[in-house]
Amino acid sequence: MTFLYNKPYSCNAIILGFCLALSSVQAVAVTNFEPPKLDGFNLHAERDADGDKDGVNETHIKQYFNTSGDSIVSMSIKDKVWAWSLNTLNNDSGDKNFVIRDSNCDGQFNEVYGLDDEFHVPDCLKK
Ligand SMILES: [Ca+2]
Ligand SMILES: [Ca+2]
Repeated sequence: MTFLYNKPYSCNAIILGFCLALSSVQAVAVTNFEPPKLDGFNLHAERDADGDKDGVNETHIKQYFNTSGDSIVSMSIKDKVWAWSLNTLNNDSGDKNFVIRDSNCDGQFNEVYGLDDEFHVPDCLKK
């Protein structure tokens, strides 16, 4: 009885391990962007915004400034940050002014946008 009960469980464990190995290989191929460092930045304002234009303010926005006037903005829904932006005053190049977005809610910011680009609430955080 014990053998018959355990055997399918062992097979599932092997299949699960295989699936996990496959998904970690895929993760390596995805580019991940580091959230901006908040060192030297202070929370300036918080508000709720409508990021998907449905009339409901689903996204909580926190804006931080440092003494140079650079700003960092986080966008979150229910404490899950889905995007960060960094806007520096003294450097207009793309690498110091960007938005990064977690498109699939796995905690890794895998998409990058310019500050003027259009970007949306990821589908995984929509009701
Ligand atoms: Ca909305
Ligand atoms: Ca992601």
